Amino acid sequence: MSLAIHLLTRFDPHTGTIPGVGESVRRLSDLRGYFVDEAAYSAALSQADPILYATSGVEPAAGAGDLHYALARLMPGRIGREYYMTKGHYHAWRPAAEVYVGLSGSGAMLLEDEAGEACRLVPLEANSVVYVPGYTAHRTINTGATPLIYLGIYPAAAGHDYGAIATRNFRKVVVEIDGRPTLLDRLAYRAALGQGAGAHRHA
Ligand code: S6P
Ligand code: ZN
Repeated sequence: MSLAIHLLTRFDPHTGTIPGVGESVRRLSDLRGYFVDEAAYSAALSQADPILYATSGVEPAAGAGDLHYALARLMPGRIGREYYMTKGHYHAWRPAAEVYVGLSGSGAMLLEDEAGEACRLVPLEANSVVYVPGYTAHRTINTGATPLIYLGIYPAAAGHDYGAIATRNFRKVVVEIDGRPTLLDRLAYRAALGQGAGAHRHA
């Protein structure tokens, strides 16, 4: 145990930034194949390649029992009816849980077990905490009109495994219907768009 490590971080809950800490950004082009509506994705990307989200990670120590955390800013918007979202991942160390603290904006977390049998959509907004159990794929979705700012706190040993989601994606999608976030089966939304039951494309 050492108190010589970085103990205090000040962040801006409105901009989702940590002064002095670099950001890792994900642009629309980084999420090729993640959104269902392929025509809407291509049309949007032909116009611009905006930043969809940015994370600022803080890793004070990496020993057994240590924690890492990341401040994230997920922008508002949609591709077709599907809201802007993160890629989503499992933790490489599957038992690792995570705590998400909502700071600003409004959205939700899509949680799914590895068998794809259990799926939950849990609100994420200011003054709320979402507990993500181990063995659970998690994705953040901005269903509001302003940036969604949140903090994720996880075991230093958690690691990120993007492979399974990049290959088969979540079973559910969150789309805007009649002005409201609505949870649909991915296959049903694909069929409604006339895209059939094709596999998730990962370019
Ligand atoms: C890390 C934590 C978050 C995500 C962030 C971006 O374990 O869950 O900081 O990294 O929400 O999402 P993603 O799926 O692109 O890493
Ligand atoms: Zn995570």
